[in-house]
Amino acid sequence: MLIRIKKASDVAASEITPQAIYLYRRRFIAASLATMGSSALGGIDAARAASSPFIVSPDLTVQSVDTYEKLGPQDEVTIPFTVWSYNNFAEFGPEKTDPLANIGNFKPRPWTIAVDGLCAKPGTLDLDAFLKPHAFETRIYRLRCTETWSIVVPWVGISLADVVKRFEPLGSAKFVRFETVMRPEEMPAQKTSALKWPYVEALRLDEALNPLAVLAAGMYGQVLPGQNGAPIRVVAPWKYGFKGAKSIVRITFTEDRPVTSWNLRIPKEYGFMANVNPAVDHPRWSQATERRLGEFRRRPTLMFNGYGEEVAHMYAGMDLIKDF
Ligand SMILES: Nc1nc2c(c(=O)[nH]1)N[C@H]1C(S)=C(S)[C@@H](COP(=O)(O)O)O[C@H]1N2
Ligand SMILES: [Mo]
Repeated sequence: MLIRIKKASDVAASEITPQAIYLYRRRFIAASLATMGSSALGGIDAARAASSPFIVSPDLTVQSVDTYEKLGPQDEVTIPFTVWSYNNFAEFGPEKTDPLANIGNFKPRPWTIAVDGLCAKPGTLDLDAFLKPHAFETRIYRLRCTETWSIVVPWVGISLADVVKRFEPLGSAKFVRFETVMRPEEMPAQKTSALKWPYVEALRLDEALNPLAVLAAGMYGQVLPGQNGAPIRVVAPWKYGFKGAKSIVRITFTEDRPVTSWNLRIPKEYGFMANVNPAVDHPRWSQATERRLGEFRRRPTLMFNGYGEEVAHMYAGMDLIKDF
């Protein structure tokens, strides 16, 4: 069964950032072919991709949890360093090329996720047990960084709303806090004071329950590369990229607004809400336009990154200039 929900904010297949920007190590591609069939190499079917960011389909080249297990640990793979590598992952260093350059020691398997705080069903689960009850979906989303670059990525992920509901947040829960793994031996910049580690981000509970929000374990039909946040990261496409915490190990339901890493470090530049808003300039540059990686001309930045139809209702009555 293939469910397609057509949305005005659809990303056209032609907009997807070329896979060349995400280079995979040869052995990894070979392993993917062996376990997922040759159709998985392209990651997504362009025709289906064109139809919707909500492709919910067991017949898509989305790996099941079982196949994911068979792909083997990411640390067994060699990712080539190229001029196309371009990531923000401060744990590995401040430069765009640092994550790929320093990813070598990072081990995204085995992996455990703790779910705690104000919920009826807290627990500490192995990643496979965490993922098991959920269906993988491909979500083709724009990602807009505060630095004004943007990309379009076909994420492979699970619904964050489904995850939240599964652990049964209490009525007092108002926020969901996401904590990145703390491993200074594997993430060299955690030995510096660039940010307060571990990297923490958070969403309001209603935002986490929005159908757009996902926890991604893959992209382009492949297991998430280390530099992109393996083995699992948050994706909330209407917010600036920094809200999407990578390599998460803890999900906590809280009543009070969590202290988040970038907001703590430079509150004037990184608001807690961080909704993409072309009308709110960064103190040091305009947010009105962006450069899609691989493109020459800048394009206008859209309110809520173009996802207003799905998310604007959550901010009715808020001053989005003041509460950036
Ligand atoms: N743990 C962690 N998650 C993180 C970051 C980080 O430094 N550490 N950077 C964020 C920022 S600023 C952006 S723009 C996106 C970039 O994701 P990408 O490298 O996969 O494009 O990851 C976000 N998630
Ligand atoms: Mo960013």
